[in-house]
Amino acid sequence: MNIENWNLDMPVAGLGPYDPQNIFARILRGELPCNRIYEDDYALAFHDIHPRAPVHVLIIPKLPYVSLADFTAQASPEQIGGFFKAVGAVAKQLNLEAPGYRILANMGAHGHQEVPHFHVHLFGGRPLGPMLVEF
Ligand code: DGP
Repeated sequence: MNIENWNLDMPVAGLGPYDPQNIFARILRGELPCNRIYEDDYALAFHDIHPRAPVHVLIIPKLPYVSLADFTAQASPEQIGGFFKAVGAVAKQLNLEAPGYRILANMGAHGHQEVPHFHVHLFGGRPLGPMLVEF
């Protein structure tokens, strides 16, 4: 399935139907620019527009999934494996393996997900502190 014939009728777990006009869909279609740092068959990675760390990159699957629930339920093992290999490849490309880094994926309202296309944030470039600011 390529970007021109996404199946948007697929059932979605968690967050409702996929919105093909969301900002990351528009980036994938080339309608909006991004500061791209990595791309393969499964994933696209680019710098976050509002960085929260010296390195703040977003990695997104190239197919239309709203959330991790949607992605893991609907995507093929090849797509899922390819995507997470891409996350690792991006960290390696950015020389973050030795100093370390953090990945994070926000899901739904409690997760404060703003863009309804599944994505992983990758943070690094300084000690990142504890996992959550407060509890
Ligand atoms: P989340 O809350 O997990 O859905 O985070 C969405 C992130 O996407 C947020 O950190 C800001 C970023 N973002 C929003 N719009 C754009 C955009 O047009 N370009 C880029 N590069 N990042 C964006």
